[in-house]
Amino acid sequence: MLTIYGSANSRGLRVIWMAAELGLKYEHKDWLPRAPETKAADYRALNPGGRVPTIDDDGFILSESMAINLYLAKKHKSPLYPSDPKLEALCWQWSLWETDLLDRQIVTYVRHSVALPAAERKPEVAEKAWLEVAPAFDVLDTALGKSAWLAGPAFSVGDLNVAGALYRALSIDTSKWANLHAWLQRCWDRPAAKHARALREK
Ligand SMILES: N[C@@H](CCC(=O)N[C@@H](CS)C(=O)NCC(=O)O)C(=O)O
Repeated sequence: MLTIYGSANSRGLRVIWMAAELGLKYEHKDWLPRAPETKAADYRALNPGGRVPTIDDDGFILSESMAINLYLAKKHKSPLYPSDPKLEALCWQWSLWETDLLDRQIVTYVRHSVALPAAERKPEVAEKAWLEVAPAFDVLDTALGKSAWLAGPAFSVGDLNVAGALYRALSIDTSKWANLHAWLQRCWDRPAAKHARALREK
């Protein structure tokens, strides 16, 4: 039995997307970040930082959304997990790259430029985040100019992890980065992505 802890309104979004790609049945603990349940001792035993997402896969406890998706795709022998070690490594590379250079930066930028009520936005915070987001978009756009997908000839967990983390970028104008823009649309047009997005936007 698989349990996913964490709302679609969190980094759980990308795990829910992966579960849908794989056709997995799961129990969903639909908890928002910092919800009271995340502070309870039984959850802290699974995830000492109290963050979401976490999975419990028949007693195997795993946190970190990128690792969860790599694990689930590999375990279920999905075509989303390349068997070629080089393409597999590219999935790791892009997942780690995104976590380092975009994951929090894009959230901060979008919150302080469009998502928060105007009175709560801090333009200086948005500007600082943008100084990291824009060069990372350049890198992604260049890579996607050479190949339609990040790790080989087809959509993979590498694409899912990066595009899933760029959910917030769907609400800003990315048309200047034509390759990135088209790829993001292609990824989010997938039925499993639409399913996860509908849970977030319900
Ligand atoms: N690198 C982690 C980040 C997890 C994370 O920061 N989750 C946020 C919600 S998206 C959270 O639970 N925040 C609560 C807190 O900071 O206390 C992952 O990708 O799973």
